[in-house]
Amino acid sequence: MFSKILIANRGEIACRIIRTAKKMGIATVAVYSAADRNALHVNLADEAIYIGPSPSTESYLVIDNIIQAALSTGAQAIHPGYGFLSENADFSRQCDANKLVFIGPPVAAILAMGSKSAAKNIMAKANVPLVPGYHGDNQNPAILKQSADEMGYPVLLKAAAGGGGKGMRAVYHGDEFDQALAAAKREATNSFNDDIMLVERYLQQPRHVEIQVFCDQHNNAVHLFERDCSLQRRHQKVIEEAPAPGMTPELRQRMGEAAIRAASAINYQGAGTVEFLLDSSGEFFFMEMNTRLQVEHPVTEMISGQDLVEWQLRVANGEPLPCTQAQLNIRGHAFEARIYAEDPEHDFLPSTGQLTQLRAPRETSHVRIDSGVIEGDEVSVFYDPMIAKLVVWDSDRDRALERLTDALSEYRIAGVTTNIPFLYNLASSGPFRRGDVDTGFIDEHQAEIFHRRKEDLDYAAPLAAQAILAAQNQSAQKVAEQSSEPNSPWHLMNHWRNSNSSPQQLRINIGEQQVKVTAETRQLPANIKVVRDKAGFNLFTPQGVFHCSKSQPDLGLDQNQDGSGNLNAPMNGTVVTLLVEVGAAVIKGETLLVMEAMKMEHSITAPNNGRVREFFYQPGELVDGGAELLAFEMEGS
Ligand code: MV4
Repeated sequence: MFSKILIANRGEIACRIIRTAKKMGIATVAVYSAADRNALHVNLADEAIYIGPSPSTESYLVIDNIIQAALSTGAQAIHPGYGFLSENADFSRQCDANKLVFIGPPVAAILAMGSKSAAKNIMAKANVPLVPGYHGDNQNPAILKQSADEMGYPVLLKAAAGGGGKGMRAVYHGDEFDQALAAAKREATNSFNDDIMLVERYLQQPRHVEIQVFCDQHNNAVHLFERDCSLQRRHQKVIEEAPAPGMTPELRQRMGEAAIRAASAINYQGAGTVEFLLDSSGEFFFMEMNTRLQVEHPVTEMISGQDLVEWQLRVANGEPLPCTQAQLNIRGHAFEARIYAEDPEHDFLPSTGQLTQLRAPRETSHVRIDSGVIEGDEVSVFYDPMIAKLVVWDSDRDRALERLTDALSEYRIAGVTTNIPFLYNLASSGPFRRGDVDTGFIDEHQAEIFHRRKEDLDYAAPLAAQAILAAQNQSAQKVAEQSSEPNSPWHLMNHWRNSNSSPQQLRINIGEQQVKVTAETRQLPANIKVVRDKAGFNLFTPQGVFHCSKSQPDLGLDQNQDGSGNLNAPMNGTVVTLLVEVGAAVIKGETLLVMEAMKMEHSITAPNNGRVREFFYQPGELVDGGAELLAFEMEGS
């Protein structure tokens, strides 16, 4: 086995590969760009080599610098991860030329899968089902149109050199064909400098089901079952799961065997993924084959109990596959949600900045977090703004889905906007819970996911009102406890009048909409979680998460009511976390400490620029409402 490998990647996948290498006693070399000088993967590796300025084109994509880093450190092999150079034939060739083992497939396999039309010709010969259509070399427009007329409309024009949805165009009627073909060719030339077109039957909202395959250097090949990756937005996967909802053992076997035929047809070695389109009739068709380990491989690891990076290292070292097909089984169900620093309310624009708070759910045998950043790191403009992959497992899909929504509601991230509310709404929506997934899901369920329906507001408004009243009464209780007449009824902020609490009129912002609610103080249901943030609070419910804020004068959810920087506990509760170091300079409004009370999180923020001189309580300690939590020294005092 290798004694030292170099990881030619960054972020979560680099950390993940290092984790397995350490488990196997293999020394690791990280490479880093200027922006990643202090990154987690650099700190986890045994050695680290600077490979260039921050832009990927000047660092992680510079083949010579990576090869040189491996040679200078005595690494015997290079793991490319995914993205970057992982499917770059030149990189694989240069590893071979420098007697460095490329932990991946042979160059020929990468080349064979590089062109859609070449790949489809290979698959046709290997008896792998293809979408009915034309993928020949004759690109005479009349031939292409004839193939469309014969198969019937709608058809899909696809650029042979395309990928990830780029260079596709649907044609619904014959009289639009010529114009659509010309436009598709222009786009393909501009994007790929290659205008070869495929013409295929257009499958209406198919599912994306992919099969994990593994082949060794001794002609052994197995599949490790399927992953359903239909939940995509603009061809970016959002939530993946294994096994696929509604999959039957018979269909699984047919797809697995077709995937193995596909891999064998190109003398594959290593980890590969064969992507299929699965239509509503249960027919499946080859889409493309990826010659790398996929981002979403952890869901396969969770249901199969296998470490796929360990398999990659063993196969690259010439060992036989660790398991036969008969030894592989599915146990339970797993989901992966990709947590990104992006803003779903603003067209998913990346949200770069410092992660002033990053607290992941506790990892257990049911919850795995693959991340490449820690609290305080920058989410930079240079790379994919992924914060982490949240992976959950349980014995069946319903239980696994509950683990996913629970874990999402426990994530605490501040400093950047994240897609967590979007993920939570997807995972808690009715159609997703029922497993009604296909590639059109997000477009089809926009209104529900983004809570634009009246029934969402009707559901959330009373719950939001209860959260506000509960916080308001807690604050009132704190004031009462500090006063000379703690039991005076005038301290109750529920407008007490010789009877039980009377209804209150509240005006609340829920998302972009304002609602009026008449509410009485009542216990919030146990499955509702309230998490405060600077602008209000998130209401995590079984029907999704709703961002709420008060649209009236202070209703008791604000800390520092008197504006003078009240650093006292707003109510009885427990200190959850201290977010700054004693003595570290902080700016006005920065969160210093978080405590939990009444199922709500309360952030104690800096009243001014300055520094904390002393924290009076440690995480886990109980505090009484009104207790002073810390000593703060204002700047210049
Ligand atoms: C298709 C299709 C419907 N019919 N081919 C999108 C990217 C590329 N991997 C292939 N894709 C599609 N090919 C036929 N004949 C629909 C898609 C498609 C899609 C496929 C998988 C996952 C997400 C998708 C989103 C939109 C369209």
